[in-house]
Amino acid sequence: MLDKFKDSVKEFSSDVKSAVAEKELDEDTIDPLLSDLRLKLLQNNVSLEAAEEIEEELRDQLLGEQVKRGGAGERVNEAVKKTLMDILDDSFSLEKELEDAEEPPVMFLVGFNGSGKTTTAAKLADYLEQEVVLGAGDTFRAASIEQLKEHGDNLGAKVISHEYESDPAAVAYDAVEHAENEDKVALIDTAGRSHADRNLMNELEKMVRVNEPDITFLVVDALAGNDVLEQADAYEGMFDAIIVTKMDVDENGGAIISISQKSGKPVAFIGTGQGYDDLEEFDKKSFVEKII
Ligand SMILES: Nc1nc2c(ncn2[C@@H]2O[C@H](COP(=O)(O)OP(=O)(O)OP(=O)(O)O)[C@@H](O)[C@H]2O)c(=O)[nH]1
Ligand SMILES: [Mg+2]
Repeated sequence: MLDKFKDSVKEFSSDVKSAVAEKELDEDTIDPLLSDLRLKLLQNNVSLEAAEEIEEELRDQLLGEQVKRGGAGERVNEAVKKTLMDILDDSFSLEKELEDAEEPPVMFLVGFNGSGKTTTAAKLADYLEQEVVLGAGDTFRAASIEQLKEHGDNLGAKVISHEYESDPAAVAYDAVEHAENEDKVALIDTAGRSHADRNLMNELEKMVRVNEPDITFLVVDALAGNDVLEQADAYEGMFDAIIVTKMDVDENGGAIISISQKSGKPVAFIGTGQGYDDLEEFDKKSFVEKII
């Protein structure tokens, strides 16, 4: 996971080490190293804004303190850690949100095509202690309903569905009603869509209006890299927290850093594989420690 990102930090750290072996770390020495790092981060699909924020923070932290020869590597690592801790947000607690939610709690999963919404809905159904009803709110893509039903069968969770091409707001409504009668949590899968899909975006707005979800997760795919910025834009104002999937196959780390910096929203979970268990609550400290 995130091997390229780790390598970039290592190279930066060893560049700083060699620089302080020659002379003290001042602006003239550190600026070219920081530009190199920025370039590497951009190559890792970290957005320009996020890369610049990392660069600025590192400049402040490394120039502010005297970096000694022996301790340079450690000092750089600490600075990178602190910078990432500032950008990443893991303050979301699903348990607490569910406590505060109306009865029945209603969760939506939204996002671009193929980002992992349906799989993540199934993972969440498995993860939650409460009983869950799944709403097949993707009435658009071929086989989407069968896909969700298969998960429902595997997990012993009820799936509420209508016909293809039918109004997904009505599907969600029925799922919420079922959740209310049976004391369950409603988890609503939705069709993949981007802002280019005007009709589908309007449809989603209607689903939200009719069903007033307590928690809406934006599901993004780590492999989308910098394109997650467009996704954050398309769904701006519509989501409470982010789930970043496919972290198990991401080398760059760009997506999670960029979307955190851009949206200012917490990352609630990360997807780390295709199994139902492969969903982790996002813990930025252990995440940062793992990569640095
Ligand atoms: N390696 C890995 N694969 C994942 C993860 N999450 C989802 N996938 C895979 O990504 C593919 C797409 O997942 P879906 O859940 O169908 O995505 P979706 O957002 O519902 O797709 P649409 O409904 O077409 O928009 C599937 O093959 C999943 O198994 C993950 O965390 N890691
Ligand atoms: Mg789907």
